[in-house]
Amino acid sequence: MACGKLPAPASLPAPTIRSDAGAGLVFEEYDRNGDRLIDYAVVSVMVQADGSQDEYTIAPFPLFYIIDYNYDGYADVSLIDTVGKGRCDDIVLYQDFTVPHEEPKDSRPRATVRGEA
Ligand SMILES: [Ca+2]
Repeated sequence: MACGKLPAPASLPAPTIRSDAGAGLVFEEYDRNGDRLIDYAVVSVMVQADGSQDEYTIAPFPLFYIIDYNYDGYADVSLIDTVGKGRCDDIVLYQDFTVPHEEPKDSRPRATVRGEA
């Protein structure tokens, strides 16, 4: 379903690769319109090589796709591959950042007042 929402791989410039060892994720970040803002990122799970902190491979197919459709520098949607085999049918909407959502008030962290215990 969702492959139509993804940029065509052939249209992509060379990515900037960034890894977050703590999260175990590797980000391939793309600036598709040359304005120096990241507007597309492909996020893959890092597979650590045995006994090495520095060497890793990435899972065969990405876990997340993050897309800034209108090139304003803010992600608009993220998609997740629910199975991990790179099949279009398994890639579904994960978060739509353009829909305003308000956290219920009791789930927000409370501001603490100085002097209060
Ligand atoms: Ca955007």
